[in-house]
Amino acid sequence: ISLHHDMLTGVENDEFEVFYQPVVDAATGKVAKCEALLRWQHPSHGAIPPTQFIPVAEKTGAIRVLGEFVLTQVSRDWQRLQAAGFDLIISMNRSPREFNLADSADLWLARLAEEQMPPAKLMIEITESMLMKNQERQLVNLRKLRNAGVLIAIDDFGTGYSSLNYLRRYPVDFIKIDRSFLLEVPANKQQNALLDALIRIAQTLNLNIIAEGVENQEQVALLKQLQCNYLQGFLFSKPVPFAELLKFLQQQT
Ligand code: G
Ligand code: G
Ligand code: NA
Repeated sequence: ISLHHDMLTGVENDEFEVFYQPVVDAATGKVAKCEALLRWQHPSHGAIPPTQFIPVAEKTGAIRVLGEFVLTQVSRDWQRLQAAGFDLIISMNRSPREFNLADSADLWLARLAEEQMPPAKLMIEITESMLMKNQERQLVNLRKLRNAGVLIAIDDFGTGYSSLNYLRRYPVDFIKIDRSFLLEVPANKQQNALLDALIRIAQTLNLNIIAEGVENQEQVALLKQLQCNYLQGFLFSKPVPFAELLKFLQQQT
C-alpha cells in the first residue's frame, strides 16, 4: 500500500479528525488549554495511530498537507470555543521537517490571519532534538512565529540529551515534562526528586511547565506542591473529539 497516496486522498475524503486533550491550570483546576492530536480512520485498515503515519508523512512530504489540515481545523475549532464562551489556548504538534521550509512561519501566520485566530492563542509543540540540531532555517521560522505572538513549547522535555544551554538561547515559553517522569510518582522517591529537579530547571529559566501523563490525585498533589503550572493526562480526560471537549468544558462550569 502507498501510505503517502492514502494520506493525501484521506484528507480529501474526511478520514482525518483532530482530537483534543484538555490541559488544566493547576492553581484553579479549570481547563486553560488543549492539545490537538491528529487521528486517522483508514477506510480499509481502520484506525492508524500518528506514531505510525507521521514518520511516513515526514519522509514523503505529506506532512505539509496534514499540517495545513490540522491548523485550519484548530483555528476553526478555536472560533467555535470562543463562540461558546471558552477562551482557550490550543497547542498543536509540529515536526522538524515542517520547520525546514523557508515559508513555513509565513504560511501558518497567514492562515491564522485568514481564520481570525490571534497568534497568542496558538501554541506550537516541538521536540528538544529539533532545537539541539541548530538548523538555521528552523530557527528563523521559530523566531518569526514567536515574534508574532505564537507560544512555543518543548515537548517530551527531559527525554533528549538536554544540553540545557539551548533553553537559554532559543525562544521558548513552555516545557512539557514527558510522561515517563510521572510513571512511579509519588511511590518512587528517586523519581520524585528527578521531577523536582526538572521543574526547578524550568522555573529558573522562567518557563511555564506542563506535566504530561497525570493519572492520579497523588501526582496532582505533588505537582502542585512543586508549583507545576499545568496538568494534562487521563485523570482529567483522554484525547476526545471536539464535541466531547465542548461537553467536558460545559460540565466544569
Ligand atoms: O495521540 P497520540 O499519543 O497517539 O500521539 C502520538 C504522537 O503523535 C504525539 O506525541 C505527537 O507528537 C504526534 N502527533 C499527533 N498529532 C500530530 C500532528 O498533528 N502533527 C505532528 N507533527 N505530530 C502529531
Ligand atoms: O508526546 P505527546 O504529548 O504529543 O503525546 C500525547 C499523547 O500522550 C496523547 O495522544 C495520549 O494518547 C497520550 N497520553 C496523554 N495523557 C496520558 C496519560 O495520562 N497516560 C498515558 N499513558 N498516556 C497519555
Ligand atoms: Na505533544
